[in-house]
Amino acid sequence: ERSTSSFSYSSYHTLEEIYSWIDNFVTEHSDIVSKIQIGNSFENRSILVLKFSTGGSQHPAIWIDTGIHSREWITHATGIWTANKIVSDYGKDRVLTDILKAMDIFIELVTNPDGFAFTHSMNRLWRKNKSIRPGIFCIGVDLNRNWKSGFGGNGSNSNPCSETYHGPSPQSEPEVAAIVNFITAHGNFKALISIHSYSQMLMYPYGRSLEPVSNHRELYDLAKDAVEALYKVHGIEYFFGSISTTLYVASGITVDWAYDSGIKYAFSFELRDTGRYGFLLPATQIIPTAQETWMALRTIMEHTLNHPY
Ligand code: PAY
Ligand code: ZN
Repeated sequence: ERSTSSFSYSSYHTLEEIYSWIDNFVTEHSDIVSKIQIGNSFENRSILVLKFSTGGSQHPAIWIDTGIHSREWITHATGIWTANKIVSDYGKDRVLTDILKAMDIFIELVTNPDGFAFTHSMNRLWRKNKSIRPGIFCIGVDLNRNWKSGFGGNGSNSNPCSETYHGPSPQSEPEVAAIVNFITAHGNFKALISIHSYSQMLMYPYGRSLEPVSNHRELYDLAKDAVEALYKVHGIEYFFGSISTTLYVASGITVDWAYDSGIKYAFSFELRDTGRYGFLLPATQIIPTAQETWMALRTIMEHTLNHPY
């Protein structure tokens, strides 16, 4: 395809289709969008990030990632719709326009490209990346257990055959190291939102322990506002709270690393549904899911804009 006008936002797409959409999208919106390659996957695929910016240098920034677990297809689709929503609403939606005048937004749409390719070619329910190591017979590390915050703790597994295998060492996986290096080098990220499915939850740190974070009350109130904004769109109910108290204890996860690195607005979403279709959410639900998620994202971004630190 040569332009985004023929792209269907209400369908699921392959990695090649998404990467070609990215190229067309940045060409068509080069005034505010650019593409950055932050690394290469274990199998040497490009790891790409979209940057939305109205200028300035090292504006305070917001990070959004989708698809760190490759089977969670609704997350990539929601990310793509969201990217298009940002360029469509900039200059029209007062809140988004104010956000983008002061802050940059970065979106990593395919955070686990090797796993994602594998969900199309071989195993639709593949979760981990595709790394292999000498003497280890199972494939893949859970990229949401490979971060250094709480690495190897409760709710992660040292068995390489486990779905929650944490890997041999913190950031051993290139897909995680690429993000850590990029966010650390940038040095001015104020919010990080990591998008998963399914369960309909909006959560914040910690995953690794039941201990409340220091701004727990603020994150609780903000999550409450965000899920209320989400509910108003299509009447979908979300639970919210810390990861460990709302879902389960999980160590070495993205948002705990973000929080411990000083990014105090750190959230993870679990998108639709609650298990009827689970990871196999019908494509007819892509646009409604993206529409409601947008209102929650916008609430978090607006709060971040209004509470500089
Ligand atoms: O959002 O980081 C989070 C919580 C931890 C997730 C994890 O286990 O990595 C939660 C699960 C996920 O999205 O991967 C929940 C889904 C339904 C699953 O695979 O169990
Ligand atoms: Zn997940």
